[in-house]
Amino acid sequence: MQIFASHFGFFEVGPGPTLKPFRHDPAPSPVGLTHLDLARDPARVRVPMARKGWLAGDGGAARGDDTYVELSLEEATALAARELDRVRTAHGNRAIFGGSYGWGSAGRFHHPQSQLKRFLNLAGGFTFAVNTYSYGTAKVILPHVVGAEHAEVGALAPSWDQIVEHCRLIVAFGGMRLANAQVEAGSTGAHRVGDWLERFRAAGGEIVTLSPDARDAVQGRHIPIRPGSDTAAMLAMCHTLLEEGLADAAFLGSFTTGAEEFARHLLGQDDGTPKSADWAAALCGVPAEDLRALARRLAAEPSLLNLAWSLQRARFGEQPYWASVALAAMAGVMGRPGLGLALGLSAVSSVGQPVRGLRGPSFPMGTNPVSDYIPVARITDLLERPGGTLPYDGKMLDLPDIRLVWWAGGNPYHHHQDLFRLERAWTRPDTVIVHENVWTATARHADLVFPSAMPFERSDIAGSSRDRWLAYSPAVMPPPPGVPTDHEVFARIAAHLGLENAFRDGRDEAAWLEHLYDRYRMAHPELPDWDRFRQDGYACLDADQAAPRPMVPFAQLRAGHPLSTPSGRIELVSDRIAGFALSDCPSHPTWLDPDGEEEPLPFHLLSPQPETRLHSQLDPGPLARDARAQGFEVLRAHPDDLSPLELDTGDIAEVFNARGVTLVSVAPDPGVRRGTLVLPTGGWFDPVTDALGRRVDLGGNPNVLTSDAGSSALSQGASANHPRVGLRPLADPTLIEIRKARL
Ligand SMILES: Nc1nc2c(c(=O)[nH]1)N[C@H]1C(S)=C(S)[C@@H](COP(=O)(O)OP(=O)(O)OC[C@H]3O[C@@H](n4cnc5c(=O)[nH]c(N)nc54)[C@H](O)[C@@H]3O)O[C@H]1N2
Ligand SMILES: Nc1nc2c(c(=O)[nH]1)N[C@H]1C(S)=C(S)[C@@H](COP(=O)(O)OP(=O)(O)OC[C@H]3O[C@@H](n4cnc5c(=O)[nH]c(N)nc54)[C@H](O)[C@@H]3O)O[C@H]1N2
Ligand SMILES: [Mo]
Repeated sequence: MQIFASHFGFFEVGPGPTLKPFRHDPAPSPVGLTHLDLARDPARVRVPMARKGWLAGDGGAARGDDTYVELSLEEATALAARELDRVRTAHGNRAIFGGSYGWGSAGRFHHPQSQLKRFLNLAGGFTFAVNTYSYGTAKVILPHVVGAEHAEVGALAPSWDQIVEHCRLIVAFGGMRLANAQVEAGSTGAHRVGDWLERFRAAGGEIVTLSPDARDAVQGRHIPIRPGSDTAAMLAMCHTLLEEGLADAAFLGSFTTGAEEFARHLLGQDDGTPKSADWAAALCGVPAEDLRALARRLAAEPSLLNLAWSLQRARFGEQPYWASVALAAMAGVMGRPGLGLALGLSAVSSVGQPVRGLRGPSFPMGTNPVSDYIPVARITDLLERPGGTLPYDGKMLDLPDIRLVWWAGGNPYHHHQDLFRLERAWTRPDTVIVHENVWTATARHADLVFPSAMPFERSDIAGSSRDRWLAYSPAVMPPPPGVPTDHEVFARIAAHLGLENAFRDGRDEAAWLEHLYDRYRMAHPELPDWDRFRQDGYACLDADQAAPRPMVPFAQLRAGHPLSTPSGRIELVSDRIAGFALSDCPSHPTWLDPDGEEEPLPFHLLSPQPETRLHSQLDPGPLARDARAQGFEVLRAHPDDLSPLELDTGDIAEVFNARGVTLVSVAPDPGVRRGTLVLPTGGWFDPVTDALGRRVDLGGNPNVLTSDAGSSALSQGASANHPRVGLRPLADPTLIEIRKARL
């Protein structure tokens, strides 16, 4: 069987070539099925290109607004090598930023970041980035309060088999949208979240969703909640448990620390404000009686809290996660099979799947001689403030003077917040090098652009360490003439620096794949041999094993094994965090109003993951194209918020705040909470100067409007969610024609 593996899962390759659902996948992704459409993408990068102004030594001012000249691969690789050598000689390797975040290919070998990092490590190293945009805030707070062993993606979630068997109530903050579970970093052979949800319902389970958007409620009751106010709702539920004598005193006494101090805070004995349901009702827009009733149900019924990752991708994003730990502990559900707390069930496919994950290799990247790093979402701070410092997780990081930015497999002009600010900071480095399949906004802000073969134009092995499926994903078609793989480009640049042999390590691409597969077989001797694997197209650990592998987080704690936190217990009060003395992350879960720092504009903007794309990828595909209206990204809002603005279905409008303006087509949706606007991420940043002299993004990219403040000085995560914005009819109708002409 011939398989193509992508972040949307495995697909079978038929004649044409075409993609068909993988026969073992119960819910194949409709987006993934359109992957091969990218082969015809008019935005394809076909040859190496250099920016004219850069060649003339303009210092970066015209980045994002310049023309390009074609180079041969030989010329371009020589230029890249010469520039790297100049920068490392004049400024040291820490002047190179190679953090290069992003969701490049699902393959283990052609993983663009790994290729870049192997190359840069051989060339003396680079300033790197830690954590993710997905989960960066959680990753930093969780080790302090529940232990590093519970800080990995999915490590807190009980497995679905246990949930179906034991749990009867899931309270889902941010819901459990199935569209997100189409995706798994590194791919999967079977999308099973929908099936587990169905089994949960059939077993008599109920889901109550608290979210600003009714679309997040996959089943059961939907309670609209004000964006960013979940911490207040959770503190109020804790308050109800305490006040009504429903808190699990035995669990709190044996397995948590700080319960008494936290209780004093709930009762308002420290700050004069009891965190009662009445207090929270005003902040959350949720009736106090609903909050009380939910708290009582949590204590009385076998229940589970699930939080979407979006909640922590926000200013003060530590707080809802920490508050949910406190709430689950007080409700007495932690460490019980199928109950307790889950973070991101349905955020991606793997969370909660009761399977043995693949222990396998990543492409060997070597070691980085440079020790400087940033938390990944602090890229603009890094470029803006050379020589400055940044507080992070109790440390003070130095920000190097970056002269060379090098990106492969990511799109910061999709993913980063406050894009016009990024654009200004982006003029500072001497040189920006980008490897891309397509002319993304990031490629259009680069000095040297290398083409790269698409994932279906080269052979690879794909599999996620959180999953049990491994695919051999051979090239479905050849790349356009002259378009190399990332590996080949880095090998050629390495050749100009005398590093080619070290980079290639004596293997061609086919030999690398066999080498990586050998390492999977060392970890899992039951896997078939290389020839058999390639013939079958896939392998699956425990394929015939009916019984799943149950996961019961915190069962070990209940059995007397301490956590890796300083106290060995769940920390409702953290002396370590208190010791950092941070005003934006105090010593226990605390309500901090994220609106306090925003402009007083009428709406909260949500920017959830797009159903029809992977971030900015597959944007030219039929699903994303059909989701647009007249070529504009669609923003959903409550009809009662639109009518006073005289906006109706299909009208083009400006979403704005002091950070910028982006254009959208509006769609009334009574399921969106009043005061909330919903604009999915992934619209391609497409800035122009309008008749009024303003920089306007025609692409509907919400990151023109999002806040680039760190989630807090503790985690410095991305705070993309719920900035305050205004909405108004389009001021300059000529922009509609300009947009159409550019598509
Ligand atoms: N407002 C807002 N912003 C957000 C979020 C949000 O919720 N709201 N979510 C954040 C999150 S969680 C994430 S993970 C990020 C995602 O941000 P990114 O991962 O940067 O977004 P992608 O669009 O997936 O970008 C991947 C890029 O890699 C390129 N690519 C793919 N394969 C290859 C390859 O083999 N070689 C090379 N050279 N290039 C390749 C693609 O063409 C694409 O441009 O966005 C973040 N930004
Ligand atoms: N189809 C598709 N699936 C994807 C991706 C994709 O690009 N496309 N990206 C993948 C990636 S990289 C990641 S990290 C995960 C992210 O997974 P998540 O972060 O869990 O997903 P989001 O879609 O950002 O947010 C989920 C929901 O949270 C709600 N929400 C937002 N703010 C708040 C709030 O303050 N309170 C409450 N109660 N609800 C709120 C929104 O209505 C939104 O629909 O998704 C993955 N899945
Ligand atoms: Mo993500």
